[in-house]
Amino acid sequence: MSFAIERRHRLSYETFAREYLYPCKPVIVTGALDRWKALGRWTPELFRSEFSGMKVRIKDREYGQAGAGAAAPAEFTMPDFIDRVLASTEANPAPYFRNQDLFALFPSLRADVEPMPEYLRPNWLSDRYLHPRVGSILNRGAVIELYIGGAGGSFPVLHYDGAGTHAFLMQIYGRKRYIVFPPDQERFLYPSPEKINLSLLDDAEHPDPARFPLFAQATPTVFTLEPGELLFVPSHWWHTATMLTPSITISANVLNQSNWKELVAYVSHRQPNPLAAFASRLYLTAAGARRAWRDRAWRDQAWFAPVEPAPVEPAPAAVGEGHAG
Ligand SMILES: O=C(O)CCC(=O)C(=O)O
Repeated sequence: MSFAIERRHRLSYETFAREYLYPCKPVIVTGALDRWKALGRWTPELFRSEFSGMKVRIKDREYGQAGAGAAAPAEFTMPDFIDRVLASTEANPAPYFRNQDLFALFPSLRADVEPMPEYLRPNWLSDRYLHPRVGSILNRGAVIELYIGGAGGSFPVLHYDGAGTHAFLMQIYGRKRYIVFPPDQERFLYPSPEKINLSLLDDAEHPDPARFPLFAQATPTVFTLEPGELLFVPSHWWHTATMLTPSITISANVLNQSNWKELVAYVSHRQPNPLAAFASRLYLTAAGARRAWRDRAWRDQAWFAPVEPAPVEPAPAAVGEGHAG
């Protein structure tokens, strides 16, 4: 039976942490982005007019088709790119401008996506680390990323996010179909031997059964993310997306005490030398323990805060209500 994703309206941090973050269970949160100016303001047309002088570079693999080859990046003017996004179809999808550093490329848009939802905190990706290489890798993962694409375009590969991180995908404009699989279905998803978090499947919804026979045993969960919704994809959950309309999304990755052990496993698994794997496990475990102590109040909110009462839905008016007796 496939996992059914829940939609929860503006749930408290405590409820989010206890029911989804620590158990590593995906959820869609509605209403969490309501205060953002971006909702309603960000459209493909806004990017075309406000950034008309900008060049957009997109690699072939980013054209939206799984398994596309690796040709040189193509360059478009922003107005040309947006025209392609608006004309995009399943048969001829626009290039997918994805995983772009939002604040580096579009600093003027920062205020439109503030405040970031509390669910993204604490985030240890942006911490300072004693080990400079660990620090630079983790800090790179802390950027807020932007995705703009058109109907029929897709993220190029089924994957889970690197370094054991959780992903938060925040839909600003348009609609996207996501497909997700829990970590225990990995055995049906053909992880690449070189990059363990990327699948070899040629198409995550309908892979070639002759090449990928085990996929028939996988049970995907497919759902649509609507504008204004936030999707939480926990560590090690396999996922990918296809756009149903022109679409603008932003994403954030998060590491903290809820998923630090995933980072430790991910890093040591990638160390070919057992001694180096042991040393990195030791260093990261200590670094995580220090931060878990520093941020214990966040974890305690998940364990010890009172559970909020379920929101009361107004009962549908019954026929004859108010005329009892
Ligand atoms: O295109 C999307 O929305 C999927 C993004 C994603 O999964 C990623 O960047 O890791």
